[in-house]
Amino acid sequence: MLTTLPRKTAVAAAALGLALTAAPMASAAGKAAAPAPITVNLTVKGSNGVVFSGDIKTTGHNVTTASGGTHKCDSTNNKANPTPGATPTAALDDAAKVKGFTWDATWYAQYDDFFVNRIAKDTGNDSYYWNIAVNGKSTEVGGCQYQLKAGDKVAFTWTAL
Ligand code: B12
Repeated sequence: MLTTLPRKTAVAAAALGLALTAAPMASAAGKAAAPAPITVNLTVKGSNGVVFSGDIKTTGHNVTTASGGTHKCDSTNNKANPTPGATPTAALDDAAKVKGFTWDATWYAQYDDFFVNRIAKDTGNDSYYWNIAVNGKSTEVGGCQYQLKAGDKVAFTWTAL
């Protein structure tokens, strides 16, 4: 007992030393790489016509709205995708910054996603909402869960209910 304890301690110390040495490498290697920016085509069409139309370079990132606060928006929301990437709502946010229009969205924890209430001057109501479509198809998940590919055509359209 007296002879095995120091050996065990030495082995434990050596293992700890290894773990401590390896830890920074592991965390550096294990850190999720930021998703590479891609270019998508974005159209935002409101009640009064086109708010934005054109290519936008974008990637998944945190998004902040007045009504919803700050949350990630990189397609891993709600575990929709295993790895982060560009999303419709992050692209909208990027376009808003480039073009200088504003938008707002409410955060829903149950979907781990934003519900886009307002873009420019159009706020959703009992008759209209902001629809999100990719390549002409309405998405079946919210705008932070859908992962975009380069060249996708993203549309936020003021749509009658
Ligand atoms: C009604 C409804 C809507 C209405 C909501 C407003 C209204 N006038 O009631 C409208 C038509 C506007 C709508 C829009 C969308 N919806 Co919807 N909607 C529903 C539905 C059928 C019922 C929700 C409800 O009333 N629940 C009962 C109330 C008491 O609970 P609640 O939590 O308060 O409900 C609110 C939220 O659900 C929120 N909401 C509605 N849709 C969505 C979508 C997202 C992503 C978020 C974050 C919140 C949200 O609005 C509800 C009313 O205030 C559900 C399906 C279902 N059976 O749950 C889909 C559902 C929630 N919607 C869905 C989707 C995908 C969308 C859209 C993204 C579709 C699109 N591609 O445009 C858009 C949102 C786009 C945006 N602007 O961000 C998905 C969400 C799935 C997901 N994992 O993200 C669901 C589950 C349908 C599905 N595909 O199975 N929706």
